[in-house]
Amino acid sequence: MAPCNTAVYTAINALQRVPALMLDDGTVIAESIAICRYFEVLNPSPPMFGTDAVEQAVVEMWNRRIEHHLFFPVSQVFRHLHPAMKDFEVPQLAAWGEVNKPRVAAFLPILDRRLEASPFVGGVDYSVADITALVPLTS
Ligand SMILES: N[C@@H](CCC(=O)N[C@@H](CS)C(=O)NCC(=O)O)C(=O)O
Repeated sequence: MAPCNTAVYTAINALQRVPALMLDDGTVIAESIAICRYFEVLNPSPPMFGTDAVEQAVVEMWNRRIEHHLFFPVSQVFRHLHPAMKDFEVPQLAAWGEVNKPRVAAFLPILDRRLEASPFVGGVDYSVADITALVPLTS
């Protein structure tokens, strides 16, 4: 994969992160969820963000919980403890990676209880919240 810190890519996404979607008119949409929302508007079926007010709020709630309490701490453990990430995470702080391990462990039982009560994280249907959870759980 080409590095994200080239001048060409930095002009596309100043934060030097993937993904970034460039539309035919030059509009750039970065941030995974923003890209997913763009496609949801264009292709609303099947819905990935819920349909009515309650479904949408519950999907959003779980998606954000997973981002903050699972995705972020898992990424910090990986980025600050794995030798392969030392050139990406400067400075790489092993202590910060360790701080995040119990945060992951604390959230997993909460997610377990949710999935005992609900077929999918966001509710009765598969949603973006399940996809957000799959990334840290299968990485
Ligand atoms: N909040 C962003 C996060 C994007 C992100 O962190 N992407 C990683 C790959 S999954 C990346 O570009 N890493 C390159 C780097 O850290 O230099 C999103 O959801 O799209």
